[in-house]
Amino acid sequence: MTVTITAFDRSPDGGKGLARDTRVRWALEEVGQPYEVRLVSFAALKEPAHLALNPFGQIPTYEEDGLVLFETGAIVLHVAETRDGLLPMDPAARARAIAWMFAAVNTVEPPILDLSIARLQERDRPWAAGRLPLVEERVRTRLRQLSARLGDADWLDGDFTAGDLMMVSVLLRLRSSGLLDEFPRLSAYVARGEARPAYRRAFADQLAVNTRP
Ligand code: GTB
Repeated sequence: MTVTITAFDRSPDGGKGLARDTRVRWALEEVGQPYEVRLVSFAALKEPAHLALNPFGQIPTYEEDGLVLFETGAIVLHVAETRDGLLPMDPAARARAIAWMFAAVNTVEPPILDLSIARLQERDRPWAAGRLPLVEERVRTRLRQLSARLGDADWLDGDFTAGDLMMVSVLLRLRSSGLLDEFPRLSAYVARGEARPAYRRAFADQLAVNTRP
C-alpha cells in the first residue's frame, strides 16, 4: 500500500512545522507507515488537479489505494483506525481519545486560529488593538480549562493517543504568542509531544523540505 500526502513546496513558516502536513506526518510516523510527499505550490492548490483532492484548495491531502481524504482530523483518524498505536483497543477509551481529537480541532483550535488572524492579518485595522485582548482572553479560557483537565498527567487520557497528537499539534501554533508559557502544564505537555521520536522525524522531514536550496 502506498500512502501519498501533499504539503507546501515552501511553507510560509520556513519549516517551523506549523503547516498541517506535520500532524499527518507525525501520525504516519507513530504507526510506522511509510509515505510519500507530493509538494504543491500555492498556485497549484487552486488548480483542478488539486481541487479534485481537496475542494477547498488546501494541504494536506492523503491518498491510499484509491482513497482520497482531506481534513487533518479525518486523515489522522483514518490512520489511527487502520493501524495500531494511536487509539486504545478498549471501546470506551477509544471513544474518549476520538473525543479529544474533535476537541482539538473543534473547541481549542478555532480561538487559536482567530488569534493568528488577529495578529497577522488584522493588525493594521483600526479596531485591531481593541479586539486583540478579547481574542487572547478566549484562547486563555480554553487553555485554562484544558490545563485543569490535564492536571499533572502526561497525556489527556491514559497513554498517548491520536487525541494528544491532535491537541499538541493545535497548541504548537501558540508558541510564538507567549500564551502557552502562561500555562506551564500545557507547555510541558507540548514539549512531551515534541520529544516523541515520531514527532522529531516528522518535524525533521518537513524542515528538510522547507530549507532545501
Ligand atoms: N481544516 C483543514 C485541515 O485541518 O486539514 C485546514 C487545512 C489548512 O488550513 N491548510 C492550509 C492551506 O492549505 C495549510 S496549514 N492553506 C492554503 C490556502 O488555504 O490557500 C495552515 C498553516 C499555513 C501556514 C502556517 N505558517 O506558515 O505558520 C501555519 C498554518
